[in-house]
Amino acid sequence: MQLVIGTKSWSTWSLRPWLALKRTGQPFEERLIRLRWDGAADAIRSVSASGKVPVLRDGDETIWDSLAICEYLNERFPEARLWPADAAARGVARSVTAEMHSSFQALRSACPMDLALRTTAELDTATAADVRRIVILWRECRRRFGGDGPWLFGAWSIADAFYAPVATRFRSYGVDLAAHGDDGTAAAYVATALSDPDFLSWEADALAEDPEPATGPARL
Ligand SMILES: N[C@@H](CCC(=O)N[C@@H](CS)C(=O)NCC(=O)O)C(=O)O
Repeated sequence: MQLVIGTKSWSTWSLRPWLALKRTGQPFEERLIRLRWDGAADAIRSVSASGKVPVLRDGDETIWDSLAICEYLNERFPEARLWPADAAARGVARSVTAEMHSSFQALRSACPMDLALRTTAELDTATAADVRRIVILWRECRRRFGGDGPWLFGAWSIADAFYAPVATRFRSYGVDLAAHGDDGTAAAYVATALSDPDFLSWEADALAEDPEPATGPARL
């Protein structure tokens, strides 16, 4: 298998299936395309007509889009248990994952992932609303399903892959979660996500990436 990904410091959509693939324990080749460089669009189009990374190549098959790749991995490697075993928990896990995949536009545009960044941002109203929604989501998942481990549904699941980039944004932009309704659950979850060995391995690669400024447009 080959996973085609974008610049590790910025590409949230690449990080998510990369974490899921690591959790399968399967060997895979990683192909990195530097985003925001002249030529990035052509390089991506050579592997996927979607014009976006991530892309998974498995034999003759090409699977694109982060969520589709994670679902494919779940079906291909059921023993990895990438979704919760319990049907109710699985339904909620898919809901919170889909919400991340399709929503939180304000947070995504105001606070793009940049793993090297540390700042304190003044959040606008829409971004603050996204943060409050995520704080509630995480609290509910942990309260209802998190008894057997530190992740949203106890054991690690695809939902955690989808919220890992959010944890990095909260750290990068100095978001005070208590000021957005957190009772400590969200802060503890951020600490869990950011100390995960697979995430730390991705982050180490990201921080070693070429620091030259980008020359192309941002389409993250
Ligand atoms: N819905 C897609 C979004 C993928 C996406 O927007 N990828 C960005 C990088 S994070 C991309 O490939 N941008 C093209 C570019 O920067 O040239 C997914 O979930 O995989």
